Amino acid sequence: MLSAALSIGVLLALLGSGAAGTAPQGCDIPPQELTRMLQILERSVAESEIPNPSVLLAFNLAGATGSNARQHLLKQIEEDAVKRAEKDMSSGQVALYTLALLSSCHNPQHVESQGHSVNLLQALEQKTHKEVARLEEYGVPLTTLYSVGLDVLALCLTSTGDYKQDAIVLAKQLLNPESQIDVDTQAVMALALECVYDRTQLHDTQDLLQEALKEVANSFLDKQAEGNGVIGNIYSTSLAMQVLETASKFYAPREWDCAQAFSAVYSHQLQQPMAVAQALPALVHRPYLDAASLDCSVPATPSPAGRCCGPAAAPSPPLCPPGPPITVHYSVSNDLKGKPFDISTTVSVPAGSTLLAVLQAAEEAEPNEFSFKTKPTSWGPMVVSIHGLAGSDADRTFWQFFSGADALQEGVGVYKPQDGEHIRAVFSTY
Ligand code: B12
Repeated sequence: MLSAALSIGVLLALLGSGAAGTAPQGCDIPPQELTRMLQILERSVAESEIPNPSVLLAFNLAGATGSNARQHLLKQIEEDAVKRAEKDMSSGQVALYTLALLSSCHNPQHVESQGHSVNLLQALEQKTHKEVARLEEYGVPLTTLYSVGLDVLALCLTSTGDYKQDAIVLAKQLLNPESQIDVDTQAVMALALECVYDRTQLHDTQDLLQEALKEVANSFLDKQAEGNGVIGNIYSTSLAMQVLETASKFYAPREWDCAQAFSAVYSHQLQQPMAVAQALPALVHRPYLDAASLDCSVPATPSPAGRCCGPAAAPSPPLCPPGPPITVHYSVSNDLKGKPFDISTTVSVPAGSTLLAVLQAAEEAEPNEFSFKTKPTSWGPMVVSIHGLAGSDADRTFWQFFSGADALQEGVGVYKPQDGEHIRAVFSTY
């Protein structure tokens, strides 16, 4: 087996122009941090309930194409695409599967598994058409603007459908002073616009896209300065960095202090596989825009994670003894739908427990009041219903979590409340 150091050398050489060597000082990921992040992705393949296309995309963009985990994931992604893309996937999911397969040098127009096949581009075109029609008519898409950003990016990279028209709709959303769009979503929308900008000759379209890109890129630079390297929050920073890495002509003559943003992200030591998968492309200077232009003739690179074992051999996390008990106040309220309610309780859980354990303890003590349901997602368990009241895509409602007055920046599977903390779940709209 190649040593980790040697394989990192191979990897960085393959990354070529975008990676180490050409980036300004402080704007490269330290090799040991790259190894740590790739190990998290490898482990996630074995542990995850659902195949994650963002992880496959990250492996490919980072040039780590040789691990068994990545091969296994590619197979799972193809199987899942054939089974679910047409009927059970949102447009954004089809877009992510398309980007993952493109970056794996597989044709998304003909995905085959177990004797069946699917044309992902056709499915994506149809789903995007519905999203954009809804967006134009009601000012909101069927799912999320983030998803429509991914849709237009994937359509543009494959020159499919009405992506130029769709980009105009997205640019107008970005320029609308009334639309409050989060950094993650602005970043993905901007990447789509960058792709279209390079593929259109129409001056009016170019001017509009340029105006939107200028506005987004400059607002990211302002946010980074205010946030000491963080743009939005730590999870959105690396998506914004993909834009700043590729859109310098839209913010010139201003300059980007990339070292400040890089250091903010890797000093945070991201742990969640999805957070790592979204961060890695910017850290290796391979943005989502490169998903369709990776060199498919390059042989698979051994993973610098330095492991040669498949997903089945992933180590299980060490068992920690439970901490001393802490007390957490938990309340649940709704005044949006049906009969209003506002109920509270206090539960005791071992220190270091996640918020999910708090919800479980509350449910166990008072099942009639605090019953809840979750669904597995790429970010872990998402709470979809509490006290019999479910969030809905059609009404654009969801259960939002707060600590006191502050909205949580992590989900229930990750966030760990402190002793005496007051967690609130509030039925909200988005
Ligand atoms: C749109 C969005 C939402 C929408 C999703 C609506 C919908 N029907 O699609 C709503 C408003 C419901 C939402 C809620 C929350 N979100 Co949100 N969301 C996003 C955003 C901007 C885009 C997601 C998306 O469309 N992906 C594209 C589709 C194709 O992929 P997907 O896998 O199918 O997407 C699903 C999941 O992303 C899931 N989801 C969305 N947010 C979250 C958050 C958590 C913790 C989980 C488990 C799942 C989840 O909903 C999507 C649709 O089913 C991401 C940004 C990002 N960087 O990923 C943040 C993001 C994922 N959300 C985040 C957070 C913190 C939350 C909340 C916990 C906020 C809160 N204080 O309550 C809640 C979840 C609470 C709960 N009930 O469990 C963080 C997660 C960070 C982390 N480390 O865990 C992100 C990264 C934003 C950020 N930069 O902080 N979110």
